[in-house]
This record gives sequence, C-alpha cells and structure tokens, in this order.
Amino acid sequence: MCGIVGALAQRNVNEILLEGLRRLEYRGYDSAGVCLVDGDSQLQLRKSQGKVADLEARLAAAPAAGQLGIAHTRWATHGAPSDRNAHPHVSGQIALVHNGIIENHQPLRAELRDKGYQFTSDTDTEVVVHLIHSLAGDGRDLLAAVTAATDRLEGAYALGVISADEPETLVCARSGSPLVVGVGIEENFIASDPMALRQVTDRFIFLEEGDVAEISRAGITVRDKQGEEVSRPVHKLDGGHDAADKGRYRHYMQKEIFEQPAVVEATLAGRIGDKSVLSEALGARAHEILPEVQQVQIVACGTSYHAGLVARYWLEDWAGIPCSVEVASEIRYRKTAVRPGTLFVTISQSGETADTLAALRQAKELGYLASMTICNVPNSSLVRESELSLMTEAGPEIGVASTKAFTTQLVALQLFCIALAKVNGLSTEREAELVKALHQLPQLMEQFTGLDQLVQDTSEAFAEKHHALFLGRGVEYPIALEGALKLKEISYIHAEAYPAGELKHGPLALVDADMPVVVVAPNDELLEKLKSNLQEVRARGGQLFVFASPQAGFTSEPGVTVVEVPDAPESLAPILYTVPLQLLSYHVALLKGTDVDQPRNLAKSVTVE
Ligand code: HGA
Repeated sequence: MCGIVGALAQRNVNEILLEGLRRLEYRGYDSAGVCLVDGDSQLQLRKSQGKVADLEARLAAAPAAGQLGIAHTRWATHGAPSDRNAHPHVSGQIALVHNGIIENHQPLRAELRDKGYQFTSDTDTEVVVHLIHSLAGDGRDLLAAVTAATDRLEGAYALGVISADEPETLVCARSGSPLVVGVGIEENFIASDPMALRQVTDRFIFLEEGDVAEISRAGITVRDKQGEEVSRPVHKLDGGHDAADKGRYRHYMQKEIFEQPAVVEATLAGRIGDKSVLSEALGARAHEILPEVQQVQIVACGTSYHAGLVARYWLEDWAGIPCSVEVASEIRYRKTAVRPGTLFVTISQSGETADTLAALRQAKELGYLASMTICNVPNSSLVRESELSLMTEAGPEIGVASTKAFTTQLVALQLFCIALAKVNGLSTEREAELVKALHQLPQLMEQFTGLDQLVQDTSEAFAEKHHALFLGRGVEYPIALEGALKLKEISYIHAEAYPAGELKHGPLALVDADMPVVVVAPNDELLEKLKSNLQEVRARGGQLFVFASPQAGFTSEPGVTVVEVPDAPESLAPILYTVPLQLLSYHVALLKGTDVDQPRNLAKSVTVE
C-alpha cells in the first residue's frame, strides 16, 4: 500500500526520503515520487511510474536537494499507475502526499474547477492539494489551510503537506490512515509506518484520529479534531529486526516461511506454563472480560480471516462458545444483531487494515461486550483502540503473501481459545494435553519446513496448470482456503478451496486430468469420510496430491501423489499443515517466474477500503 515519508532538517533530506521509501517498498506499490523545497524556495518535483529505483534514476538525471521534503510510494486506487498520477501532487507553491481515499472527491473537483483549478491527474488526491491552495489563498498559513481543508474531506487520509512559501514547516494530518511523527534532534520526520524512519530515529508520536500536526525543526505541535492543542506521548521503539535483510534466502517469503519455528516459539514464550496457559497471556483486563463472554464475533480480511475460521472450530469445540467469523468489508456494511455478552475480536497483521479498523470503530456503537485484537504490530491503531490485545511475535513480515503472520495468529488464537475454554469448564487434563502439544510446536514446525525438497519436487506438476482445487474437512477446510489463496496470490494460478464433502454439489464437474487436487488429510476423525471424497475425484481422472502422515494410510500410485508429513497432535494440525502448502505455492511461483515478494496488483497492509 501507499507509503508516506517526510522530513525537515538542517541537512539535505533527499537521501532520508529515498531510504524511507526503500524501506516501505515491500508493501507493494506502482509509482514513487518526491518533492523538495530547495534553497531558492522552489518546489523540486520528481516522480516516476515503477520502482523507487526508477525514481532514483530520474533524480540522477535531474538532481534535487532541500532541507524540507515529502515522498511517496503509490498503490493506485483512483487513476491508473502512471507518472502523472504518482504523488506528490502540486498546486502553486504547495505539494502534498496522501494515503487513503477521498470519497467526496467528485463534488470537490467540480467546485474547484469552477474556481479555475485545472487537474493534471485522475486521482482523488489532487482535489486535496487544490483545496488547500484555495483555502491558503484566503490569507491562511499552511497549517490553517490544511486544518480548514480537513473539515471538508470525507473518507480516509494521511497527508503530508509542504509549501515553498513556508520552508520551515511540515504539516501533516490523519483520519482513517496511519501516520507517525518521528522525533529527532533539531530535525523531525513523518511517515506512514515507523519502519520507514528507523535509520534516523527511534522516537515516535502516533497521531490519533483527526489530529493535525505542525512540524518545525525545533518542535512538534499537535492539535486534535476539535482544534485543541494536545500533548501526545513519545514512544521509544526498540531495535527490532532489520527487515531489510533477506539473509541467505532468495526471497522474503522464503525467509519468513523458514522463520516460523522461531516466531511460533516467540509467540508462545511467557504465555504457557508446564500444563496451562498463563492467565496473564491475554493482558490485565482478561480476568474481568473472559468470564463474561457468551459469544464471539471474529472480524478480519484475507489470510487473517482464514485464521479466524480455524479459531471457530477450536472455540466451539473446547469452550462451547458460539462463534461467527466474517470478513470486515461485509460486516461493516450490514445491519448486525448483537447478542449481549459478545466479544468482538479483530485479526490483522499490520493493525491498520482499513476495513477491520472501521468495523472495530463501528462495533463500539453496537453493544459488544468488549473488543480484542490479535495483531503483529505494537502501537498500531487496532492495538490502541481495542480493550484487549494479544500480540503475535512474528517480527516484520515483508513478503506480501502472509506466512509467518498467519501461523503466529493461529498460535495466539489457540491460546485465546484455551483461555476462554478454561473459564467455560475445560478440564485441567484437556488443557494440559493441549499445552503439551503447544510445547512441541516449534520443533514440529522445524520438521514441517524440512519438507521443502519434497514439496519442491511435487511443485513441478503445477507449473503448467491453470487451475487447482484444494480440499479439506473440518478445521482443515480453512487451511485449504489459505493454501488456495497462497497459490493464487503468488503464482497467479486460479485456485479454489472446498470442504471435501461439498465436491459432489458442484465442483466435481471441474475435475479431469488437468485439474490437480490438493488434499489436506491429517489423521483425524474425518479421515475416512475424506477418503471416500477422494475416491470420487479419482473416479473422474483427477490428479490427487495428498498431504498426510504415514498413519493416515495413503500410498502413492498413478494419479495419487502422497506427500508424507510428520505425525502431529490433532490440535496442531491446522498450524503445521499450512507450512507445506506455503512451500508449494512458493515453489510453483519460482517455476513460473513471478514476483514472489511483490505479486502483481497486491499490496501489504491494506490501509485503504
Ligand atoms: N487514493 C490515492 C491514494 C491511494 C492509496 O492510499 N493507496 O494505498 C491514489 O489513488 O492515488
């Protein structure tokens, strides 16, 4: 998704801005741009469709320097990816970068056209810079003009704005899209993600909804929605991982798959004792809230939604608590009936997923008992705005296709489900059994990543295919969904997942010798039923690829390839069986030569609706 970086310093900030953009590249984008105010108080604008490297080439051909500047990576929502639609956008002496969507851009555009403004892009963003310009024309300074403009905007925005007439000021504002201020010594910065500024500071102010900030070299003034000056805390973020390092791996996605044993261990650390989930695991308020929970509503998008679907099986089975799971972009736009005692649970890697965040904000008005988030980024909007939060300790995830974030979400969800089951009569023996399995998880995860070569050999059968089916039953059905999503995302092969029992109600019509059918087949009570479903596929010439342990009793034969996986406790199967499916999509993508870490049309942390 779009990235914003801005800086005001006593040195040339061009390289700070470019390094910031490079650090945001992993999110997926289609164009990049920078605008600096030079020593003669002139705007120096350079933009380019394509990668940050293309922008750098443009800067090498036409250098620009300045002590005040803004920069952007764009992921198009309104208007095709192109040089002219790339940000920053300029109106007179004012330049602006924007993340988000301005929903009332059409009436604003008409109004501004009537005033004589000419539009040079197809973006919703351009209306904002002309609006600010028109308001500044009424004698307002940049801060006053931006503040007045935000009153007219509908939708979501994070804005970074500069004016060549005010070379000592950087103004920014946020509503619905994340923005932080990086605090330096005699220099200050803005970014849509602290990661962009880690090379220049470790101190950050997280702006809140409706905040407008005026930044000079010496200080930062924040005003809230009501225009009142407010003091926002400065957070010191510790070192963290340097996400820019792929180490010995060819792709971030590959690195992240192989990190899973370690990050799963980190997510469990300090949260489980010998035989029980530690009550502190879910945060201080869990003691009061969990006993009141009578129902759970999980809301998420994409891969996180699949994690939620898995949790439903665990919650209903272990805690006897009814659970619904819904994608955020749906629930937020329908009338929902909320029963008393319902806990609202969001799941998101970034904690900034626009639809999930909007659903949480809406939920606050709807009478839910409380909210909880499962999230990978401390201090993100979802964490700050939820009553309970359970962090996944996956570290920065750079590959657009989520891997380690998903498996750590499953671990965190399992801890949550056990904790909730404990207050709903889960026996100490059963808890001890589940916790014993969790202790084995990092080591088993290691064994499952060790399937790499075997899966690589299997992947060759997929490289020339145009479609694939993924089957699972019970708790493995969401894992089949996740496997199909991974294949779609990075190899662009059309893949669908079905609960195996649904085959005969339609998808069986698709099965022929050209249709590889991937089956997630752990040794559980649905195994025999699953085997019957697979007979239905074989009878139609479908090519089966079965991921199963030796105990499941499958043997490879013409038309059936069994990928043998280690035996594992049933409660861990969804987490572990995910790994070979991730490896499968990775190896198929390698064979197809696609951009594994930044697949076409997709972006990381989807901060627009
Ligand atoms: N709507 C703007 C910005 C898009 C964005 O924030 N993407 O993540 C545009 O299309 O340029």
